Amino acid sequence: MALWRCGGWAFDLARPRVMGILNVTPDSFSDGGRFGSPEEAVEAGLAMFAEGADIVDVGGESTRPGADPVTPDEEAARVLPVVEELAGAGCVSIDTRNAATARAALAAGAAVINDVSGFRDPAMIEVAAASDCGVVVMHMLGEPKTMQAEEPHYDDVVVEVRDYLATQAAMLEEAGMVRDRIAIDPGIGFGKTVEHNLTLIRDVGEFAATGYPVVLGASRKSFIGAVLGIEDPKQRVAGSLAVAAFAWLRGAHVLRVHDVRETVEVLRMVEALVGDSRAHLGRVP
Ligand code: HH2
Repeated sequence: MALWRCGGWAFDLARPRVMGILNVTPDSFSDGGRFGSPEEAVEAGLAMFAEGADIVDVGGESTRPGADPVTPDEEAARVLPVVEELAGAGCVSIDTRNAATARAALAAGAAVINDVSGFRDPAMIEVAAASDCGVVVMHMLGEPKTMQAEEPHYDDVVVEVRDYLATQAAMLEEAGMVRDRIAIDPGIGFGKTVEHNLTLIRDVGEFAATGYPVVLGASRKSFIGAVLGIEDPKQRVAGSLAVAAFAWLRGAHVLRVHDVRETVEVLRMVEALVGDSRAHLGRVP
């Protein structure tokens, strides 16, 4: 049975797993500026656990295309009070590119480091290797400030993204991390065209075939808006649910989403329908 180990937590990946998104940022693309205080953010995180989220992913920096970076102090001030409160209620992930923020969040009780820059920073590798946390290694072309500025190009997007992630994961293993703590994520929307995003999701089984748990974050993203002709991210829920169900059936293990209750219900339903026939769908067990 495949497990993803994150600190004191071990997730059985035979079942679909849901990571709820909790952005404590003024400027995230879909839900920025939602919370007036840490208490309000904690309440929203607790609601996600109650709705069936396995993990709540707390982020203090928007990484939407064109976003300005925040200072590590500002980021830490946003996330730490929220991480500390939520960690008593369930598995908390810290969505950061900053080693100092990651270290402080682990000390506050977080059990996962979700790094959208894919552990390019050696200091981030050190922080992860020195703890027993789980990690999400994500692929991003360039930096958020510039990643969509020029038309992204790949000769073969699936092969290039997968090989990059496998290399980064191997680096983490060399640094002393055991394999079952490491998850990979193709980074939907991070330096990719609509067609690249659709291809990566269609072929998500190629990522699962590496043997690492696969996290997928497609919720409310602009490629869904492009396909459906929907400008407002909050109106992209149905499209997001379609992606979650499809991606899980094709091999993704953890779905990173804004709409936890809806996603949990859709995945439970799909799981019931699939029953014991999952093997025939080509899922990697
Ligand atoms: N996407 C976003 C942020 N973090 N982490 C992982 N592992 N995978 C993703 O696809 C991913 C991520 C961007 O989305 P969001 O957090 O909703 O917005 P913002 O970065 O504007 O806060």
